[in-house]
Amino acid sequence: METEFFAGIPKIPYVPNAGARNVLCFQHYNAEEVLLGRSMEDWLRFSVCYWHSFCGTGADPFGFQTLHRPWNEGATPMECAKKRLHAAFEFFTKLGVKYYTFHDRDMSPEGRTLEESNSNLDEMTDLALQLQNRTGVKVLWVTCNLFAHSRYMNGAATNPDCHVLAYAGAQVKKGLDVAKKLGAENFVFWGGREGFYSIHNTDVGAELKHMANFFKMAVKYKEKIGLKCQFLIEPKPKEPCKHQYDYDAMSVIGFLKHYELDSHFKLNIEPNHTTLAGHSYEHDVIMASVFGMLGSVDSNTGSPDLGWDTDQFPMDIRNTTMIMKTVIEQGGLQPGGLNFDAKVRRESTDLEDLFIAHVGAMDAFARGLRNAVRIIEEGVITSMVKERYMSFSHGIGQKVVDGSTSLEELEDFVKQNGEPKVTSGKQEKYETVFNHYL
Ligand code: XYL
Repeated sequence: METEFFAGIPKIPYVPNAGARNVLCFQHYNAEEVLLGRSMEDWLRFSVCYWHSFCGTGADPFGFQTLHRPWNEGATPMECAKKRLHAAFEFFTKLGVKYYTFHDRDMSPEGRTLEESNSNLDEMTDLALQLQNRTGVKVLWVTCNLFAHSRYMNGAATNPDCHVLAYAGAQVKKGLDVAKKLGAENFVFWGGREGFYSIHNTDVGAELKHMANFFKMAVKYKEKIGLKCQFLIEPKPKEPCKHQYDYDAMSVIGFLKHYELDSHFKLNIEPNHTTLAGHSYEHDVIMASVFGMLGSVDSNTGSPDLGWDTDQFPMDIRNTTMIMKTVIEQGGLQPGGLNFDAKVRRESTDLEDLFIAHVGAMDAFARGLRNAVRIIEEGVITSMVKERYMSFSHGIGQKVVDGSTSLEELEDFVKQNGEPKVTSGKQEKYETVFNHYL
């Protein structure tokens, strides 16, 4: 019989109105309930991340491990990796989440050579496939860890040494094979060290071109092996680098368009990264969505008062409502989802804290979804915004929209119509109406 890692924790039930003392049941997330023609499970497409929840130790730059997980105790790294995988699948099924995400090196330890790393990965993904088939849990996305090993200290695809870039290429080739084997629905590139600490030693133009060509090779290999997943780039402005090329949604969209890669990629937006870039929580989700580039969301939050990547569980209903409003307006996230790239605090040392954190965040998003549905169904904000832009629905405004007017015609319009009248932006009214739905 397999070890039970979370003994005493049953499958998390849906118990509406269970009260404030009950944190191990969903009070808002009812997976099968249909809202706007789709089940909550399909709108939300929750996913658990492997690295924080099963590899995280609680260590920080000032202190050692605080989280001692039973699945990380074993005679060899491969033995631990197998225990970790069983623990992870027990967690996914008890939580009732259908997706997970992982880096190649979270699931399987790096070997002394590329061949050994790949054979570890083969063994581990054989087991993962068995567990996926047994439980029905699927891979939302796979990614390659191209930032932790010391060989990548000066970057991977933007490394000044082509030998390192080649290593990264070999690793991504295997990562794509793994994605195919496990039926991953997406593949993420997060350029952890694709950037620079000092502009003095950096040829920015060369590095960007190398990175674009690296992505082109990945696209080509994906097509060659018939891998049907969505490629995603995850923006982040800094940390570990002082400056990262994938700074924010608009930087990545500009990069993709410049190198004609935009039809092959979408974005995986992590709100903690968005706030690190100096934007509001929902900013990059909205910007990516407006350009048809929002592929998936790494649902977490930072502490703006701290200002670094704290990867906390998203618990703020205002934020989840904003995100879900955008998700509904674009017709959903599929094949992407809401991945909890979040870790329990190093002081949250009980095993049950992992469940409490995920249940709390899933309920926060379920409430966000329910609120966003009401906002959209009632249409009050939508009609206020529509009214605000009404001047573009006819006459000269319509011509601006069509691109069929000119500066000369705009001048004639002003000569005939004089000064525009002062119109209130009504920010407080919008905020008040929005709060009505929380
Ligand atoms: C770290 C990033 C990564 C990516 C995957 O800040 O969020 O965890 O999500 O490499």
